[in-house]
Amino acid sequence: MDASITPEQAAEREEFYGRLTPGHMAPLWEVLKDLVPPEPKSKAAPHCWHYKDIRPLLLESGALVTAEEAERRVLILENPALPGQSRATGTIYAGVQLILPGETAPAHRHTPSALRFLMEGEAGFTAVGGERTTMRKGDFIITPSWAWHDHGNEGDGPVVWLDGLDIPIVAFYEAGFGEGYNDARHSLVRPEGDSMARFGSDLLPMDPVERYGKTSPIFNYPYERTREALTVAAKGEVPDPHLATTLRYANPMDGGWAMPTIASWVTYLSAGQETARMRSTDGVVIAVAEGTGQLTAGGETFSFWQDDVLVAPSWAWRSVKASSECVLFCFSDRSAQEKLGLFREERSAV
Ligand code: GTQ
Repeated sequence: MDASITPEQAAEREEFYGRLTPGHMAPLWEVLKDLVPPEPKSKAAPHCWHYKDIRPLLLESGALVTAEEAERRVLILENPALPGQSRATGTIYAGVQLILPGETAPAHRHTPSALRFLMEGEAGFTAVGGERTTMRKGDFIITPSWAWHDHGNEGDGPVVWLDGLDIPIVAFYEAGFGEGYNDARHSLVRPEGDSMARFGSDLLPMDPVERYGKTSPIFNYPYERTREALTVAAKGEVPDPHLATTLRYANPMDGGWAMPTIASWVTYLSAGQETARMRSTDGVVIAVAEGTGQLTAGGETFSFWQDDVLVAPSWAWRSVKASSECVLFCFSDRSAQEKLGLFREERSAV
């Protein structure tokens, strides 16, 4: 509002506002600029969680509480600017989950969708909607909305992964449901590999099926295949100045994003490669699958190593510089924003 008003006018307005309050009304003109900003101004801060800092604390939590008792033994990655809100970005929850040998994270289901990105351990498994999959380093695994799921570890070392969930989005819509199963593990109805065979082999079932609703029926995108695709793709192109070599995880049923609310993709950079600045309306979580380098986001620069987790907030300029060959696993709410017609991005001139 116009700051050139007299003290008398200001007092008159304050008196008027005071009479609006009891009737649960308020003057728009005092808050319009915040409600309808000229451009996004994220409340989230850019940040990097180093795996070397996360790991010892996560293992310590393993001695403090069992996976059974905790239900999910997870250290939440809280954005430093959003303490206590269980958010890594404005709209995405992230956490690091530990399963020790022989443990079970008991079966439950919920309307928030989850993704897992495997950091450590070769003998962890997750069961989703009646099918089990072994989880290996770099695998991208999906737990669709409302699918029963439990996790276990049949090896002799810790299994650790990054969880990404759309919890803040579901909470925004006040649409969250969740429930426990009547047993620690839910019933398996298909052999391991069934989803990959039917949906992930450039083949699809002849009759229409809807295995996981709006979510991809492939629920484990193995790193071995992803890495091979990136290696070959990187050889066959001049890398894009902003995207380097980036491939997105797709739902084979429609070619769209693998999950309805969370977009996920992988970026490959060769040693020394640097991307030009870009920004987008989705706050991005970046997990370092391989390599070392630096992320600059919102004017801050973070050095990263393998298994670190970084955040670039909405509409903050970001760029990456690879010190060694890098693979970055990224996710955001972009798939939801695109459906709502909200997504925008801007790329610097090159
Ligand atoms: O594995 O089901 O990090 O329900 C947070 C909530 C993981 C899970 C989280 C969850 C899960």
